[in-house]
Amino acid sequence: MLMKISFVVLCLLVPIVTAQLRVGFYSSTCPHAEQIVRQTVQKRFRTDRSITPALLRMHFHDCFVKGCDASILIDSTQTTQSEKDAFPNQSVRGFDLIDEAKSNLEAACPRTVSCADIITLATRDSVALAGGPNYEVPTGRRDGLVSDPNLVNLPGPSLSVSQALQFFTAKKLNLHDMVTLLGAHTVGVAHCGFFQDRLSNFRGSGKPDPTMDPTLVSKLFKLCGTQSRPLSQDPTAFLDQNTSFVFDNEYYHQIKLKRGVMQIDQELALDKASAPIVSGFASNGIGFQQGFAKAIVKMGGIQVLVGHAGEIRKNCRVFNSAKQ
Ligand code: HEM
Ligand SMILES: *[C@@H]1O[C@H](CO)[C@@H](O)[C@H](O)[C@H]1NC(C)=O
Ligand SMILES: CC(=O)N[C@H]1CO[C@H](CO)[C@@H](O)[C@@H]1O
Repeated sequence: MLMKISFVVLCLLVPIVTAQLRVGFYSSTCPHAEQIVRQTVQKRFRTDRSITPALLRMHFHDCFVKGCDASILIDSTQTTQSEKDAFPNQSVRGFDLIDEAKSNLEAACPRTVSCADIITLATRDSVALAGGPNYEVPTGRRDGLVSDPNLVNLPGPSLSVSQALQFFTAKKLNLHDMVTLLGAHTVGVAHCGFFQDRLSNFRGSGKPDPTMDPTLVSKLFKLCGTQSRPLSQDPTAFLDQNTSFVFDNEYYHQIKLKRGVMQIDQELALDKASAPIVSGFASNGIGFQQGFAKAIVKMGGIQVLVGHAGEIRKNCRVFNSAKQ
């Protein structure tokens, strides 16, 4: 009887235990996988430091739409639209770097390393190159079979902290995780269209957003004016106005100085719930680096496909089932 019970328990446990992400998932099936990704990222970073923000944003969007399954990489076809057709995806960049890493990996170990893991590993490597933490990240994600623009539901830049938080709690992330992950805005840029409303006639007041430093208001107003433009012609401003290319805790210092570019950034420093976390990170650079590593690993585990779910795509832009 006891044997029977433990047999049943084992049968139930085995799929659960094996169907998990783990550090070094490819160590026997593709021993150089992580090294191949790292070298691809390093080579690109030498001429283009903007790959760090590009990959961070790609990883965030991928994980928040359905789960970290590389659905963000699928190209639309003449008959079917993909996530890339949804408005927030229009400014996601870095797809060509993922293609390059994938083709290097396919040459070394065909059909072994998922595109979802490539996004995760490349993000990790690019963060370290920009001066951020160098963390271990579990792998073993599988690539999803669905990429639907109607499923794209991401937080907008003008939300309050509590509104934005709802998007995170829906993914089982908490306020501390959200404040920590928004520290990714220590690198990269935003187009004028995402913060222009703050520069003049904020909420119909005829004046700029009073929570923005007036020096920053005039600088950004000179850049953006009042016109609205298509994204491809819209100027961009650095999200961290001080150390724009360095992955450090300066973002938190800047928002405490009323130098947040988007409203959600500034709100983090003003909201009673998030302000203490912001102050903590502003005064503790190492604490931020460690916290960020932990939070992004947690983000990388959102609704992942593991085991035999999904597939290992051959080309990150197309499902294996698609006729080419
Ligand atoms: C409440 C949550 C968030 C909101 C509302 C938000 C919103 C935005 C917006 C509107 C932009 C500007 C896009 C553009 O102009 O092209 C942006 C840029 C960016 N976001 Fe976020 N974001 C959030 C959370 C995150 C998280 C969790 C990460 C990563 C962990 C992230 C990483 C980035 C990066 C790195 C950029 C710069 C992209 C570049 O330079 O190409 N964001 N974000
Ligand atoms: C810019 O960043 C450096 C390094 O983090 C910091 O020491 C300095 O106070 C910052 N300056 C401004 C004007 O915010
Ligand atoms: C990067 C990318 O593929 N962006 C697409 C977003 O969606 C629009 C259509 O709404 C496409 O034109 C872009 O190419």
